[in-house]
Amino acid sequence: MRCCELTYRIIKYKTDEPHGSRNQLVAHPIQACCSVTHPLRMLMWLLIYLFLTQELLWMGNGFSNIAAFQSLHIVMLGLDSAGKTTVLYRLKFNEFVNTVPTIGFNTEKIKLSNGTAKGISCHFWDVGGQEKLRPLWKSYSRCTDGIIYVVDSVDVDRLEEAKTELHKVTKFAENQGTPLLVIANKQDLPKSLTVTEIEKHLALHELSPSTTYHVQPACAIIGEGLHEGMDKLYEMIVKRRKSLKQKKKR
Ligand SMILES: Nc1nc2c(ncn2[C@@H]2O[C@H](COP(=O)(O)OP(=O)(O)OP(=O)(O)O)[C@@H](O)[C@H]2O)c(=O)[nH]1
Ligand SMILES: [Mg+2]
Repeated sequence: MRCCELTYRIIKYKTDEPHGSRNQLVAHPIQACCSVTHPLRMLMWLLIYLFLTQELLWMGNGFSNIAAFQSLHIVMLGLDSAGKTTVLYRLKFNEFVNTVPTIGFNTEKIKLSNGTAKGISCHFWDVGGQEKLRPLWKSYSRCTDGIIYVVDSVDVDRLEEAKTELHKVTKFAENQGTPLLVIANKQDLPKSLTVTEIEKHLALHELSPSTTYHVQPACAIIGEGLHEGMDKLYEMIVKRRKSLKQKKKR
């Protein structure tokens, strides 16, 4: 039964009563609800309070600097077959989705559901990694909040190529200082390289000192490591925003 219907029934019951003075007090449903001490009104406020406190707790989870309603723009790059689209749909649907090579890009708005970044909305752009599509990377990565670079941890032969492409992207003027999350994907496969090895092959220490980065071992097929990686990226984005804000104040 809806609140106003219930209120109406109580009023009707009361107006059927022979006590005229009490009838006047609750003569109209809206009037009845406006009384602060009215039980229904109190119940309604209690429900609103519970709803809001839950929402605020959820929004304030972890780093409160970025409001939950604000969407972060994240671009996902990496060589073809590194696992970008698998990462995207694992984050979106929390299940494995069989992919085909991306011709162009995929885009999804995802509200993160785990860890310190829980509740944060992200607008992901997953751009195809085939050689002919890489010229697109520049425009998709321009002025984003964060860059995710997905690497196939067993494809050792192409790590040099992956390194060259990554360094190109981070050198674009618009990407200076954009936080970088490297996903060392396919950790489920035998002979997958470790985080330290990936870091070395990609020469991450040669990146500009303004580029903060984190290397996250992951398996996109089962989703292992993805939320930890997103937490790190979010942490770096918040830190960067804080320092940019402080610089502006000076
Ligand atoms: N074993 C294993 N396979 C994976 C993993 N992640 C992705 N794959 C597989 O790798 C292949 C390529 O994955 P995609 O997600 O399509 O790769 P992509 O980076 O989007 O490739 P492009 O769209 O061509 O740029 C698919 O067969 C995936 O199932 C993983 O963590 N482990
Ligand atoms: Mg793809």
